Amino acid sequence: MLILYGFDVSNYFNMVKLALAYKELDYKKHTLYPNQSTEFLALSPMGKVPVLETTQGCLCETSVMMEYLDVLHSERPLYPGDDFAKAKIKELVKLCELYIELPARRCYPEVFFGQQVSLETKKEVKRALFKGIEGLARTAKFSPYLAGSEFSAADIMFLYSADMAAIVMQKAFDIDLLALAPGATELMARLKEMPQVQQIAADRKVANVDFQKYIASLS
Ligand SMILES: N[C@@H](CCC(=O)N[C@@H](CS)C(=O)NCC(=O)O)C(=O)O
Repeated sequence: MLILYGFDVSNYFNMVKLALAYKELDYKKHTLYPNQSTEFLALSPMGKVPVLETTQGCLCETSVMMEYLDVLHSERPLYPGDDFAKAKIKELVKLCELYIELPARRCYPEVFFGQQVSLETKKEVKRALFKGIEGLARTAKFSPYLAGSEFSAADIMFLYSADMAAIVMQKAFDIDLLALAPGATELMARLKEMPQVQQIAADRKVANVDFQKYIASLS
């Protein structure tokens, strides 16, 4: 039995949850927050979530988990069979993670947790997000999915990266990030209509109550 460690508010955790739900795979959820305890570092070398426990051991890194799950269960593929097409999906996954999710994350403390982020950092994030979304617009198809006609792992990474980045751009800079990539707003809306995504959003809302208490307990 697969076990997914993490918490329902985490965007990366929700990427793996969506991959599991889309592929209709059974798993157990083990709720925990990221931490640096010796026990958890034995499962997750950086102390981050999610972690996926398999019968052969644990995996960290969301994109790696999505690829593993696709090999494990070939029904409802998240990556096409053709090698080049598969590489293009992985390229889109990386573009979303490296140039949209990661820069936006640097402003999470201010946008989501009421802490201050320096003006210098905010300028860097704004510049990086412009570059990231413009780069994505150059290669993504948005017809209707990120890589073309089929839903893929790239859509999962896009959904849970670009939505957070869009909130960051809106709240910190009053800029509509998705409007900078023609088709992105429509794709985001289409993805949010998926029943699995709606269930994950409902779980997130419930889990956010405990998560806010947890965050408050840290200060
Ligand atoms: N590259 C990792 C990123 C995972 C990540 O950043 N998770 C956050 C929660 S959304 C986390 O564990 N943060 C705690 C930390 O960075 O120490 C992945 O692909 O899974």
